[in-house]
Amino acid sequence: MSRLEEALNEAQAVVVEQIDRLLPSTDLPEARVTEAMRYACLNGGKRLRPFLVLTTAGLFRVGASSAARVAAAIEFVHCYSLVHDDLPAMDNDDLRRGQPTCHKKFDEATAILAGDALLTKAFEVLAGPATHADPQVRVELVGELAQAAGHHGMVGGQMIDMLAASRAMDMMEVTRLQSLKTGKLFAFSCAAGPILGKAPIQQRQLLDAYARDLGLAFQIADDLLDVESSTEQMGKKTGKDMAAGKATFVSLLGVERARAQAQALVDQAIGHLDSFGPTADLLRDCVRFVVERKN
Ligand code: GRG
Repeated sequence: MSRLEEALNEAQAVVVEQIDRLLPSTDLPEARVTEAMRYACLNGGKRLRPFLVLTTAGLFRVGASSAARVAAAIEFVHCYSLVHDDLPAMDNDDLRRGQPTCHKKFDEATAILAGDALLTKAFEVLAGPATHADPQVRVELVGELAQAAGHHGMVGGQMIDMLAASRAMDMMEVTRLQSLKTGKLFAFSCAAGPILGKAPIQQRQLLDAYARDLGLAFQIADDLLDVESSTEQMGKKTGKDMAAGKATFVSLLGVERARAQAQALVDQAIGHLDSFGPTADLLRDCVRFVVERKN
């Protein structure tokens, strides 16, 4: 097993344990929404965002339980976005991570509520004193995640994406759409370590630049997988963007140039990490993995 696989497995274990602790099953009358939240978050996934939180936190010697709480918070937001994205009003998908989507397993109203509650839970966790002793650090985490997830962040990107089927978009527009829709959560994940560790601004900027390139490389790889992979391999329906006539990096650049662009972004992302030396090796491995992954 490679050191990255080991670290991803470790991130998986840490975040599952933390989610289980933060979202225990209950026998209260509202138990159904808790079960839907647990279903949405405890059903696999690569846990890339938690891995980035834990790894960037490791660069600044942040306490394990602080990092684990922030890792769970970002996964709550990511999982909420997947639950809502899969709803009939949005992408209308039946399959996620190889299993029935939340609204298929439960029902639409429950899935909407579970997504709402996951988003809200993330902020409850970040604001909790156990996340960091310094309230200013907690407020900064709350503010940064709110911006990353909100109307000029992931939600804004999703809005543009929903409008994309009805109009042509060029490279600049697609790049902005994807930077908002997927890039912002990656950027928060890489900012979490330096925020928790009160790192100097220069280091924070380098990790932000790394995260931007990583996010775009991830999205180009996702677009390539969407045209080159099967539904079984991905655990979700593929070929949807093409069928909907949406502009993607692959439709704009073609497969070969898209692949070359992803590789250029990998090299650029790794370049931002030079001053961190070998302590950032896992982040270097991660960006290579993101473009080589098969799901
Ligand atoms: C509904 C507000 C709202 C936002 C939805 C992220 C998103 C916006 C939609 C997901 C649809 C999609 C396929 C986005 C492209 C990239 C992406 C985020 C893929 C899923 O992330 P992975 O591969 O998933 O990290 P796992 O399952 O491994 O956690």
